This record gives sequence, C-alpha cells and structure tokens, in this order.
Amino acid sequence: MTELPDYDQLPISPDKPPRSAWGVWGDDDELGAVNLLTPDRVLAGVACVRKGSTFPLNWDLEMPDPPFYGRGPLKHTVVDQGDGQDDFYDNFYPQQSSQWDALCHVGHSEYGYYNGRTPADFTGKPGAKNGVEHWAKKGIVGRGVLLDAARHFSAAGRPLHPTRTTDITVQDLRDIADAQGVELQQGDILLIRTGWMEWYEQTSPEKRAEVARVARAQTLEGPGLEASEDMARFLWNTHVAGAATDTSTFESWPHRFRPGEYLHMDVLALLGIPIGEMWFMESLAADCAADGVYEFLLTSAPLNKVGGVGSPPNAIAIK
Ligand code: UVW
Repeated sequence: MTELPDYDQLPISPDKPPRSAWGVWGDDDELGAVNLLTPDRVLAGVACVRKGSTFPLNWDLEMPDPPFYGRGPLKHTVVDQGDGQDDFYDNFYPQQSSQWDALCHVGHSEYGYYNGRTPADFTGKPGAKNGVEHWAKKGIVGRGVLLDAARHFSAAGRPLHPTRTTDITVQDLRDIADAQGVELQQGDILLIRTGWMEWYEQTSPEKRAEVARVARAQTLEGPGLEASEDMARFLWNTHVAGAATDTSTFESWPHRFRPGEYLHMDVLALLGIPIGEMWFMESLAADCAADGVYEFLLTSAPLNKVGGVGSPPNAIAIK
C-alpha cells in the first residue's frame, strides 16, 4: 500500500498550493489518484467477483435529452458503404452523458489545474497535459463500492428530493457505509447513488426541457455531495482512486463556484481525484440491495484521446 500524507499534512512542499496533492506522485504526474490502482487493488476487485453478474454503468449516450450546460445533442449518421454499414458521430460531447472529468476539466480559481497546468497546456494535440488518455492507457480497474444514499435516506423516512438542494455530508457517507456493512479501502472507486437518474428517466419531455433550461442558467437544484473542505478531506484521507455520482454533477446543486465550496476545484484540481457524473447505477443498486453486497470489481476504459477533457467511463461493475 502506498504511504500517503494526510489531508492536513498537505501540501508536500511550501511551493505547492495549500490543500493540494500536487507533487505527491511527482511534478509531471498526469494520473492523479488513479496512481492508487496498483496490482493489489486489481486483485482486491477481482476477489469481489463471486457470482458472475455484470452491471454496465454507462447511461444511454443520448441522455440527458435535451443536453445540459450548453452541450449539444449527439448526431449519429449511418452510412451505407455498399459492402456494409459504417457510422460516424458529429457534435459528440464526451461529457454530455455518463462521464469522467479529466484533470484538465476544471482548475482552481487561484492556482490553476492539477499539478500547475494552465489552459495553454490543453491543446488536444500531442504534448497536451492532464488529458484523459493517461487514464485510458493505464486502465481504471479496482474494487468499487456503492453507497446507495437514495435507499438509505428513503429507509430513514427522509427521501432525497431530486430537484431540491440537498448536501450528502461526510457523516451521511459514513452512516451509509455502516448501514450497508461495507468499509472503504485505499484505492477504492466510490460510487454514490442519489436516485436522481431514476427520477429523470420517469419525467416527461416537458420537464426534461425545463431541467435543461435551469441547468443552463445555473439555477438547477439537486442533491449531491456536500461541497466542503470536510468532504475534500474525507475523499483524500479515504484515498479513493476516483468517485462518481448518478447526478448531472458531483456536488449538490446549485454550485458555489468558490474555492473550499466547489469540489471540482478542491478535489479534481487540487487533489487529482477523478470525478464521475451521470453514471447509471440503477441495476447495480437494485442487485446490491437484494444481496446486501456493495463491493465489486470495477473496470473503466475511457476514450484513448490525446488531451481529452472528459470521456464516457465505459465502466462495468462485476459481482
Ligand atoms: C458540472 O458540474 C457543471 O458538471 P461538469 O463537471 O459536467 O461540467
């Protein structure tokens, strides 16, 4: 197991930003917490495979529909080549549906992007920094753990409301893990289900159009992780290799785009922990509720695109 500094010992040297993990894996590192996916973590994931059930975690590529945050709808063309069919995509936003946010997605307002990169480094061409291809070339494989906040809060008689701002706190995560009888380990890939996607799938086209409108105006309300230093400390000290939710964002909505209150800055940019959004967890969560087992092998093969800012996770949970 890699020895890592505690959150309150960060940074590792005074020339790095406060509360940052910059330099922990080297000044040129572009993997961030994916470095924690060592062979022993792959084996820890494999040890969770007991019944051969598979749970793909990508949502439909066309969902949400309409898209959020100014991202465009995917255009898919099938071409008859005479001897068979080909197809191609236009207007493909890799962050429009299920996604990993790469380390070049969001920077800290004062200090910039993970390990001191700047937008000039994000050319999408050879030599680009912090792109998703680094995770693609390594492969994201390890033990996954689901914390089903939606079921937990419902059972407690206070269901999470899909269109109301609700912070899932560190204490909530600890309580859910305790209730589920699962313990987080260094290098885990953490999935948190709020039930937002279950709700979205049942809404009308009119409601979906309205949700997209308010998301664009940054006035969308919804549940998610509490954006706080406490949460950043928890994610770092747990030493997760990545964390994902089933919502259109990671933290609760609306965002407060300020350091210390915006996990994209504090977790992605400063700590180098991959953030996943809109992961499809419904079948997995139903199975976990049925058999009481919340750990699994998780594999994810992001797009191998130089300088990619995000990617469908192409993730599968295997139990
Ligand atoms: C938001 O938090 C707006 O989502 P994304 O990471 O997809 O930009």
